[in-house]
Amino acid sequence: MDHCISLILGGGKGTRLLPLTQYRSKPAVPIGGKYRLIDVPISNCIHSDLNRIYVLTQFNSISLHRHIRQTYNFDLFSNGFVEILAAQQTPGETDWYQGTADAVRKQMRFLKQPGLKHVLILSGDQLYRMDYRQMLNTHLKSNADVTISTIPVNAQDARGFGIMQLDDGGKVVDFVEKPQDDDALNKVRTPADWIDAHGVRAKGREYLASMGIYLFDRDLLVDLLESSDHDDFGKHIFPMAIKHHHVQTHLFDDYWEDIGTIKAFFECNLAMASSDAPFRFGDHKHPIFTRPRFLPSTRFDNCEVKGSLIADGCTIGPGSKIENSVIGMRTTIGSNVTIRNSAIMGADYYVHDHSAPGECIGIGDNVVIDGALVDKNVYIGNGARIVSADAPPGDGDYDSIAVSDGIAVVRKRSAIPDNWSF
Ligand code: ADQ
Ligand code: ADP
Repeated sequence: MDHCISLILGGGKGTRLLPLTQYRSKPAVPIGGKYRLIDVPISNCIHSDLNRIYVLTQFNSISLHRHIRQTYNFDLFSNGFVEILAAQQTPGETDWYQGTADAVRKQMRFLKQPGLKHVLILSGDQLYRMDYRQMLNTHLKSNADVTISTIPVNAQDARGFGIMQLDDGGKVVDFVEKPQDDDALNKVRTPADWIDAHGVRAKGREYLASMGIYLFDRDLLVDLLESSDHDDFGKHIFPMAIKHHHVQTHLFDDYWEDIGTIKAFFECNLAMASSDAPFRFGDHKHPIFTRPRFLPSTRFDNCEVKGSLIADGCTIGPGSKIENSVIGMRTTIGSNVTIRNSAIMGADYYVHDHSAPGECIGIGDNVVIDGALVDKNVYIGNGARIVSADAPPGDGDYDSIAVSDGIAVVRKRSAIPDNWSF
């Protein structure tokens, strides 16, 4: 791993995650009560002995900078770092990143560092645990030029991913980015028993999806980027690479979720709250790291909590019920509040002067929140009801609340008046 750097693609505009990405970049979006999305690939890198990590981003990167600076301080005696490469204008470069491959191309000088043999390219919006050393093993053993991580998906999900066909040795022979019609899908189907026979439990899933995790031989990557002006890995670089080079797959058989949309993000949060959570941030061998905050323990005052994740520094008032929800750091909840199937991100700070108009944050008394996502530093007045099932059909905007994929999302720093409801 000494000869490998990691590049994490930190996101374009993140429009599918609006309004969560209105003021922050995608990798900075808070998840699981106290983490941010970027903690996932960075922690995977650290556990894989990869400690030279670059995050490529171009939008709203201030809070991402702050989080990385406050969290990933490697030891004085290590050569490791996490560095943000934000798109910037230079004398020779006046454009934004045009796509994933273009983002990497614009940081060519980091690829050309002496002593590098491999470059690992990762996405900043996925939830999974992977030891990239196993991927490097697959790469070296098969003598590949490029290795791509692959997971079986069903026909419906296949339309959203790059789908591959392999030969018997796991080499990629065909690749179609996001096949839409049934004909295109049929052409890239892989029988489930073939997948089972190659050591991965297909469980009826017959499409081998690219996880957007690529390991390149450094010299080849430099050559592919310099000899073309293609903007994207999935759309252009990959189809081109399989024609002329040995592109190998690394089959992955564990939890993996792409969380690029509000619906996927919301469902992931709730899944983590359930008792049979498919992904846990706190795995003792391979924890996901985040910023230490030295917050007090959460105080519960005669309330009922079922199947939920409650982060540090919260207070939850008497008679309140919390079910199948994620409650983020520093959330203040009044009395007789019901929160069900919801993700509340919490707050960045405590408000001490509750009389200052417009300054309050937290959830008042007798509030009902059901099926909703509440961004940080929000105030929800007494008696308000934020129930996604009551929202008018379709996506819509209701000042402080946006409805996206049928989920009511309360915008960061907004104030919901007393007794508000759809
Ligand atoms: P998508 O996720 O749709 O498919 P893309 O939009 O290129 O592809 O995003 C890949 C990653 O790069 C995401 O983390 C995204 O936020 C980031 N990104 C996008 N534009 C960027 C930019 N200009 N600068 C920096 N980062 C940027 C890809 C592959 C599929 C594969 C799926 C798996 O194209 O083949 O199946 O990932 O999720
Ligand atoms: P996000 O990216 O989730 O929108 P930011 O990174 O902008 O959030 O804000 C989180 C950080 O800002 C925290 O470190 C918090 O301590 C600090 N912070 C933000 N607002 C305030 C405030 N009004 N008072 C004190 N600290 C704040």
